[in-house]
Amino acid sequence: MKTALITGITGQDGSYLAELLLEKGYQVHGIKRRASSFNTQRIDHLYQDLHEGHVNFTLHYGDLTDSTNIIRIIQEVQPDEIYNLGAMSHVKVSFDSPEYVANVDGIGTLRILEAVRILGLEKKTRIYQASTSELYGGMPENKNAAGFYDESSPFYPRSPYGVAKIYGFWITKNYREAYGMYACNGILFNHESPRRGETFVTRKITMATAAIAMGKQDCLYLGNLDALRDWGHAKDYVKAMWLMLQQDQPEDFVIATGKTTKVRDFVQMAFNYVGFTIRWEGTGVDEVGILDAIDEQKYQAATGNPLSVQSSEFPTPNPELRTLNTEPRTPNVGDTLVKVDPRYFRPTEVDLLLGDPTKAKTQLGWKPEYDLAGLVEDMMRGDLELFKK
Ligand code: NDP
Ligand code: GDR
Repeated sequence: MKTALITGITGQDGSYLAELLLEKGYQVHGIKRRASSFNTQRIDHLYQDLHEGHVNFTLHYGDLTDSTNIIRIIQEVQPDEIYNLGAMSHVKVSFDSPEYVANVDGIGTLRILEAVRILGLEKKTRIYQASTSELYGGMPENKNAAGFYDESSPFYPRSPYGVAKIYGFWITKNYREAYGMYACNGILFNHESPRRGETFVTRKITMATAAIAMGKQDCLYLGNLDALRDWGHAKDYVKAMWLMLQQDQPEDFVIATGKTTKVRDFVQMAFNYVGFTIRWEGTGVDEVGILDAIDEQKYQAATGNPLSVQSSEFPTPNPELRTLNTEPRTPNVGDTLVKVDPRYFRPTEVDLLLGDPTKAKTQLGWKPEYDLAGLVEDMMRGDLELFKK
């Protein structure tokens, strides 16, 4: 039985990866942070009663900013594989706390690598580093001839998050070359799921669409509607992480779908799932998305509600907060469902991401199961269930 240690186990990817490794018969250990409220919702279903004897899923309190803690946990666990997924992962927030992000996302990676070296586990422990397409920064001149970013494209990070992650990327590569460690970078493009954090754009859209369709919210406020992202499903992407650690030689791999979509088109796809068509009007910060048509059958199938519960006003309209109305009100054709709020713009933006996963497909045999339509459906279904409850 192999033993794996996952940092960031309470996050989106950590939870899917833990499920995958448990299915494969691994002994899974994870590092969770102490928080004043519960932060283990994504993995609670994996937890077993420690008092009942044999367990193959264990959580340790810890933090990537604490070297002694990291060394002690790795010493106790003696992992065959470490997946370093822990990070302050929000690009916009990284502009607010750049030093913290450098410490966790950059130096945190060094702490893991050094701990393995200090403990003399260089030949035993394989390390996966959660690198990111944010390293490319969306610079047009750095795409390859076919218009994609691949393993040989130059980096040009555009946020404190990207800059911290570039340190993580290079220190991982350096330890591989300097000490012969099996350490590799997965350069993963955006991946989403029903477990995605609620402030990332896809989840914000699917949650708001479900809330609006169920009459519990009036409007969705977004930033840059024209950003293009290569969106895949997190369930597919954690399989690639595992595959990267099962090779003869450690190498870095791009994981992506090879297709890119605008934020506004993701919005349209989410609203279409509940039978709403959006018409865009205006430009820049004045742009709005208006409800143009409703497919009643689709609406009923998705929400389980008839359209007849319409009234002219939302009971408690609140444009600033994501207020959940107590009395549901179904939107009418002509309502403004999406507005641009410049608060969500970033000081420097990554305009376009599009990855070429050819190396992963040929060398790892990696093949995603979800396309974008399947991803939107999975997320919409999850969020409608949430609001039905
Ligand atoms: P999440 O934000 O969902 O999860 C991040 C995890 O890191 C959480 O478990 C969080 O704990 C933990 N964490 C945060 N700060 C610390 C710290 N100081 N010490 C220890 N743990 C910490 O991210 P994802 O699951 O989406 O992403 C996983 C990794 O992959 C991240 O490193 C991210 O940067 C990277 N990545 C993600 C992509 C994506 O599209 N999802 C694409 C490319 C890379 P808590 O729950 O307590 O907050
Ligand atoms: P990203 O994801 O920055 O690509 O980082 P996010 O979903 O936050 O943004 C994607 C694009 O959507 C635009 N956008 C908005 N974004 C958010 N969060 N909220 C909004 O209201 C909004 N409106 C428009 C953004 O400007 C951006 O262009 C994610 C994270 O998971 C990183 O950790 C990971 O490394 C990269 O993906 C790959």
